[in-house]
Amino acid sequence: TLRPFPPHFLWGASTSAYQVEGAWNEDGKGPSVIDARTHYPEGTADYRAASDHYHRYREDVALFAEIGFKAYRFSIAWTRVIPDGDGEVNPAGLDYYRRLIDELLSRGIEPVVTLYHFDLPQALQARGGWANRATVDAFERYARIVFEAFGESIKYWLTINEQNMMILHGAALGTLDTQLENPRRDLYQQNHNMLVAQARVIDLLHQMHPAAKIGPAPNISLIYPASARPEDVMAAFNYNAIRNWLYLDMAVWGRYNSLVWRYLEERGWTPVFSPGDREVLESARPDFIAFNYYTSQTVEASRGDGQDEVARAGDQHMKSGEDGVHRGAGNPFLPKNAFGWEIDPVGFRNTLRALWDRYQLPLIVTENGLGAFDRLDDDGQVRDPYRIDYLRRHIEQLQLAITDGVAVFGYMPWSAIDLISTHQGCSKRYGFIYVNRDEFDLKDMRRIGKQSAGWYRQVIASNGLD
Ligand code: BGP
Repeated sequence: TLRPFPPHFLWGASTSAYQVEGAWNEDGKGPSVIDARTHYPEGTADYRAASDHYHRYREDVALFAEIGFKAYRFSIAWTRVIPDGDGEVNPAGLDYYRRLIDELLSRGIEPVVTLYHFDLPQALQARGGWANRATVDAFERYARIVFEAFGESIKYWLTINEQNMMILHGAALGTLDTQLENPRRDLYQQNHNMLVAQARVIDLLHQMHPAAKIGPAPNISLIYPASARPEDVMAAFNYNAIRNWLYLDMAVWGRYNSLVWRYLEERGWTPVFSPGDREVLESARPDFIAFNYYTSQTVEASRGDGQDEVARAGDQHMKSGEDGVHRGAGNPFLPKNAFGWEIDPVGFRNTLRALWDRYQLPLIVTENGLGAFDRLDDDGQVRDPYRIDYLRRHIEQLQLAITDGVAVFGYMPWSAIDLISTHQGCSKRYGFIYVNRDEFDLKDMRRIGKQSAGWYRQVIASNGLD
């Protein structure tokens, strides 16, 4: 028999600042690396207005309350709070988040706050970004300011969104510096610095607000071998460590995964430790693990022909291979969404089980969802049965994982409201609430609850699927 969802389970949904807020240069906000992009990848809308949530947050929170969200995950834009990353504080930036938090609390919605979601201040980027150790200090200072301002109101904090994606997909997310002689070594130094920054703010929050909780928020998908061939299994094993365990072993246990350390050594990519790093990495302990899950990934052994990296197969977004390490493969057992991402609800259950088994920390799902070409019909409705189907099948597996004994305290799919996709602009939508705009035609930005919003409302009201 199935175990029920726990009482007070945090049903909700997620967004991030640069993808939803807009108002990119208003009220003293400084430019982030996202704002500083001179051109957008093909098919991507510009972020300057996004979903105009900055101006319409009251209306949006009212809609969240109608769906019955128990929690809402958003991120704070570092550049609203400290426009140049480490200089003066902008009171108007803090004020905006104060008002948003108060609005949520007044409606009984628990804020879950990400400190940093891809939008590093451009002024810090110009000085080397995460490769520069000064960014670690700047992040700690930023966190201190935000904890001082909101620490009494916020119970759940997330450190860095999808740090592993910033390292593994650095070209797309702006962390890869191709001008360097050894860009990967630089990436793993950035990675190390971010891990140290994360550890410092975990310790800092615990000192400042002992009752508050904080955790990392990587993107986790388990890696399948394309076959039972031992070499394929080994490739999957290795890539699992490189993609997933590296980040969480460090966050939870304070040490580098031994397989990954060897992989870094072989390539001359091991990071430099600064004095104090080891101590803080070992002392900081997260209270929970937050993770984003969209799909699984399948790999085969490297073919050693220098083509592993360019051979693209399977899902578009997570497509990846690394020469001499592994090659991406499609999974013939999984259907794909309209953007080529494989859909794998059972993989979600396995991911939950694997995380719980390995770390024994409470889990919260901070993203999961279906990107689709939603359409506003002539009768003013947005019908997204495909999204309902995706979410239902993942919630079923979530409940099975809970029945397996996994401790999960929340589920916050992507996204609360339509916003700009990281890779595919705003024709690719995820929200429960439709926003009436096109890529470059902002229209009236009217909000319309989708069919999935009505469905999710029932799920929340009955604390699970009926
Ligand atoms: C995650 C990010 C989100 C979001 C999501 C969907 O990687 O944390 O910011 O964008 O993926 O991805 P996409 O927008 O590319 O479909």
